[in-house]
Amino acid sequence: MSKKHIHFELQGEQQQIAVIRLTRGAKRNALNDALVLSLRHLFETMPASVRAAVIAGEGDHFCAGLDLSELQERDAGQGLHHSRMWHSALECVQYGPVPVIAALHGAVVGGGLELASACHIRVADDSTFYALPEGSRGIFVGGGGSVRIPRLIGVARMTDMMLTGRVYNAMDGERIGLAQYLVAAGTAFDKSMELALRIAGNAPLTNYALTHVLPRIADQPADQGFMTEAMMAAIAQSAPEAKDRVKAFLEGRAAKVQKA
Ligand code: 1HE
Repeated sequence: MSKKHIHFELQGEQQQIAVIRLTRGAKRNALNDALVLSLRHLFETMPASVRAAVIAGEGDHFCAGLDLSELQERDAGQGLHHSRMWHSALECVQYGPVPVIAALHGAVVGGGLELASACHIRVADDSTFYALPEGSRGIFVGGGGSVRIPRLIGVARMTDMMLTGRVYNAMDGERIGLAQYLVAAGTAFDKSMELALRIAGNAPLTNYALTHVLPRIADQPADQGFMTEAMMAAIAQSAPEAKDRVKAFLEGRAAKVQKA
């Protein structure tokens, strides 16, 4: 399916991987309102066969952030609602039906980094660079960046990026936690698909626990976190699929953990 500026297709033998491409390459995949709303719609209406998703950008860059040509004079109320629209869309990505992998290359800046940080795994290639130019444009993040980015790299590094316009290259981005994987230029999508297929083979309840429950536990005080963990562990263990998988290992039918 192709909406304007976004392309969606199912891949994999069971149509289990959703591939979402930003197709505004001429504008460096800058996110206009229509694109942000399309993204939300895609995650709200994900086909039942899908077990993992990959988001990638066409052209030389993943995403140049907010479409600055749409940055009109908004009064405070309109500005609030615009930011909340981004929040609801990126909430659908982070707390949607499946784990999401961002395949990064080129610019991952401003709202592009906010989008990437709403995904569960970021795979960057050597061409990737990260920045938060909002600081120099006289604005502030509005797509959830102040909540999600410090959880990846810490408040101090995000403050520095916005105060000084600091740009992180691919290697430093992986070192500080902006991406979990760093791969050769041009291979981020292939690596993301490999990971997506692996993730799609997990028990859906485990993937749900990791995408919906783990981040909430991480935000809870330890005492509540331990209790939430115990309840999630009990639910996961009691699922028939978990019993089958453990039995398969004990009977020598499941893969061992291999040395890295
Ligand atoms: C754009 C945008 C955009 C490019 N909005 N039109 N984001 C930024 O401040 C980043 C702004 N963009 C850049 O710094 C550069 O474009 C890039 C480093 C991403 C890419 O550079 P380059 O040399 O490959 O491309 P370009 O020549 O700068 O741009 C090509 C075209 O895309 C050009 O339009 P054209 O009509 O002259 O061809 C650019 O104007 C257009 N373009 N980026 C609109 N962002 C929820 S709040 C989030 C707040 C933010 O994200 S603020 C940060 C915005």
